[in-house]
Amino acid sequence: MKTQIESMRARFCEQAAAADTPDKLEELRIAYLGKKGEITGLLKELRALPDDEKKEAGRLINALKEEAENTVARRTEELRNAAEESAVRHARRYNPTIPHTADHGSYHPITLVQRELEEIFTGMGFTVEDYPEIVTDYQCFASLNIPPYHPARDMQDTFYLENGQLLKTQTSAAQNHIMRKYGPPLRAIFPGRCFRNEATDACHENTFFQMEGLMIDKDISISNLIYFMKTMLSEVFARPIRVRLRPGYFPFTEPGFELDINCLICGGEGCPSCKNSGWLELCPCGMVHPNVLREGGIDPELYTGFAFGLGLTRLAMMKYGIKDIRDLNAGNLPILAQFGNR
Ligand code: FA5
Repeated sequence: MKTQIESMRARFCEQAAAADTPDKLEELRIAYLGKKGEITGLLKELRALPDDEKKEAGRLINALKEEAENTVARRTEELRNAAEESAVRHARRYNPTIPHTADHGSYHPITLVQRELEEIFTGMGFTVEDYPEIVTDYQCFASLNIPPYHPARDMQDTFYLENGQLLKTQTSAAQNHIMRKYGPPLRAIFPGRCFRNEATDACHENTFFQMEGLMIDKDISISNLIYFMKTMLSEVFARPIRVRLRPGYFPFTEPGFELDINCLICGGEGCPSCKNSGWLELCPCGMVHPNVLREGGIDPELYTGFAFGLGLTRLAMMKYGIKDIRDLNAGNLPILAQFGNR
């Protein structure tokens, strides 16, 4: 058994050194240390050994188990550190202390991110739609399965105009219009400025940008939603991004999700930009609620679809390492000029 343990150890070390992502290390951990793993298997075989060999073999297997556990933990840590370092290097492109020397204008970081996303999505067959900033209650709420007095209205502190119209709180306000304009099947994105009566902080503004996406066709499922989200994020950041999907509630989706990305400012450690959580809520999404399809003139028995509401402003912060959202609306040229010509 000693030779068997030695050769298993050599094989494990070789595979651990070759594993270059936390996911691959997790696969390795399961293959060796999981319930049906190879090292666990060796421990089970101990029982069949004669008493005089049992003690020594047990010691060797336990030593191998400990070494494997430590190696997986150490390598995972190393890979996470490397990813964080690269995030910090990326973030260094933005420096609020650089004096303003440019004698020409430049594109705003949100414009740059918006254009990049438009390119990515048009490449996947989506059209780009425009929509007003002043909308009706029906467009922003009622058509989205949020009738008057629905508690979900409280989640978006709304600026109402005297004539009963309102400043769009979410790009979802255009969903009904787009559904009626094109009918199924459809693929569209609609970027836009949104307004909420928010107390501002490093990651909240009263005026910010979102980009809505809507895809409706026969047999659209959550897998399609995940595919498009992952493709878009990996193209925008040009590197693998850690995301997490958790249940989220929106009256216009069923089911609904929150898609968070690992904070690229602090690498997940926690900082004011991510409210010390290490994660940044970036893209709520979900399957379009049958009532919303019906309201848009689409038969939910025949068609399904997904929608997402990407926080464009927050995406620009993550992409360029901008630590405070307020820098984006402050009209501070020394800061904004750094993004020109990208
Ligand atoms: C919505 O606005 C939904 N309409 C999104 C949606 C669309 C869900 C389609 C499902 C299907 P939420 O209120 O969470 O959801 O805002 C969406 C994103 O906008 C947030 O994740 C965040 O990135 C951004 N956002 C929201 N409020 C602010 C704010 N005050 N400042 C900056 N960004 C904000």
